[in-house]
Amino acid sequence: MGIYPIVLSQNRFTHQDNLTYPFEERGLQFGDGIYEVIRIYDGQFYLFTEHVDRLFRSAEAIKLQLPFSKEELKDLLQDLLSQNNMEKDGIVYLQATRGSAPRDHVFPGGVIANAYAYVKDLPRNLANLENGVSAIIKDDIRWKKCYIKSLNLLPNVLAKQEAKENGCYEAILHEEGIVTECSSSNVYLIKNGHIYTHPATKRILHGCVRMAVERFAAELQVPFEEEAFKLTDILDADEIFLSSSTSEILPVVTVDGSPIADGKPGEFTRKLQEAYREDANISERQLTI
Ligand code: DCS
Repeated sequence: MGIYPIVLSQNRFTHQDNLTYPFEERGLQFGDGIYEVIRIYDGQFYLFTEHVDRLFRSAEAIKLQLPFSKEELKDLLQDLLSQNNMEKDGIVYLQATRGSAPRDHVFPGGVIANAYAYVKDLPRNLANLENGVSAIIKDDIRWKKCYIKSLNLLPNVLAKQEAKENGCYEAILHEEGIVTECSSSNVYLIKNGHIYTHPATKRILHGCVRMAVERFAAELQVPFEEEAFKLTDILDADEIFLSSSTSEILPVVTVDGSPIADGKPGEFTRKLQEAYREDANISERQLTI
């Protein structure tokens, strides 16, 4: 599944083949940058403002001056879709780094951030949405500022790879038995009709879909408890699910090889999936998950 030809580079559009940066680049050498993955359904952004706002929060947290304002970026990203005639389900990947400069840990002076964005098709994974996925449990070895959507993803990459090698989709991360989130998604436990998830502290990424889940829970009158749960709660859970822009709301049906409840997606997760489809305006043709 290829990248659409026109990419956004700084505030201009160019063919992807023209996108070259020097190798002394702070994103490449230090992971000194931030990113977003924004979902697109039928050529329309979903949770657009939430993603753009989070990008600017991440930028502020690492003292990075972005080369555009929020409004300019929104216009540029909309243009990126129209220049590529993007009308399907997909994502935009957007990243910004502290620029190209001779390697030195200290911030370079007077260097403009490197920013680029591209568009890709990404069909909804209907099988996963319908059947649920499996997860493993891993130690959360990340730094203490996980609310920043930083390019430093090595612990996440290693955890995800280990999940894959164990035939699983995700790795549920914990700090001394307290569940934080997953390698690339937020995670939730449902018990007696209450949803539990780690509070939006610096220890987790404040997911845009997580914000939507909180809203859906309110609409469905399901209590949304920002209260961390423990590893020992997992096997006792009625339901476990995860959320992200690429995964949507996904039932987790086994953890470390043990089934959650009857090993099938649960009723509250189904209601939240339905709320998601409505909120994202997912077209009729895709309604059957
Ligand atoms: N937690 C982590 C560590 C993530 O990387 C992500 C998103 C989330 C939670 C969920 O955030 P959103 O609801 O805002 O998507 N990860 C993106 C990524 O790197 N690829 O796809 C989504």
